[in-house]
Amino acid sequence: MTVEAIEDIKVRAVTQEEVESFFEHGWVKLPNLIDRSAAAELLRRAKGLFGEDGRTNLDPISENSMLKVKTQGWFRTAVPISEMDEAFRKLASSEQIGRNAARLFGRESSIRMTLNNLTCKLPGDTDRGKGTDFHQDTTQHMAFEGNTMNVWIALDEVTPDMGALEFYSGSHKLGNLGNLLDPETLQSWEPHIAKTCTKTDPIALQPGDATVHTNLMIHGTGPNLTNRPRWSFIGMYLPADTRYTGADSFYTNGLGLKPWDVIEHPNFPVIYDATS
Ligand SMILES: O=C(O)CCC(=O)C(=O)O
Ligand SMILES: [Fe+2]
Repeated sequence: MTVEAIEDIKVRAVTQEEVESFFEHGWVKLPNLIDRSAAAELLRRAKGLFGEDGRTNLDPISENSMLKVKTQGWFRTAVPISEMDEAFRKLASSEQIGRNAARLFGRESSIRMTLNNLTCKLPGDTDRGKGTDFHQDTTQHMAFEGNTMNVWIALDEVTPDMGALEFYSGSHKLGNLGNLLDPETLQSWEPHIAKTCTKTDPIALQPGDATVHTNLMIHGTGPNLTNRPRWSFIGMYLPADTRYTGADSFYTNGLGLKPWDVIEHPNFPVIYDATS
């Protein structure tokens, strides 16, 4: 793909049916969100950073996780990938992703891009290929007052046995359940979750397919049982009028934001302007 073609990482619009399914279940699969050739180009660039097998220049796991949650065994990550690679920047800041996010949030608001990362779940015999513990994306996002949503795009095929995402459909209606990464907390919620939610099978994806989930959706994975790395882009989006709460967070600490001001900052650019 040439430099001009990178201008063209086309993202398709979500359909009304997809929006309704998202409201109902709290997550939705978006087949072919980007086309296969764009996914192939992004995969080529991802392998340029992490190596064909995902293991080039792999740092040891540090004790001091940036997110203060136990995510480090889940996958290898480069964040923000938008600052490391032009094609990923174009994808992460795609106006159409912003327009889709506004429709999925259910309000015609402007949208900001925030966290965006390249992730690679290595084979499960490594320390970066374990199952992703079931969680909501709330604890690590308390710096933001409003809801957030993650767009998870497969750069290569993700088969169910590779640690594909699984969702508890309907769990977004349960509200914030606290620190589900604490096994005792998760366990104590289990009867209520079992009564009110339906767990999906691992969601298989072709390159360019995506899932979107809200911050309240309970999701996780099994380990990567294959010998192939699982490659994905994850972007987090929120309404542009979201305020900063002042909570300690790796995304916002040191940026000079004031509690209860809108999170106006170059790290969180508006990618979709609902007024224009
Ligand atoms: O990719 C994974 O295994 C987990 C991703 C995740 O937790 C998220 O996108 O919120
Ligand atoms: Fe998550």
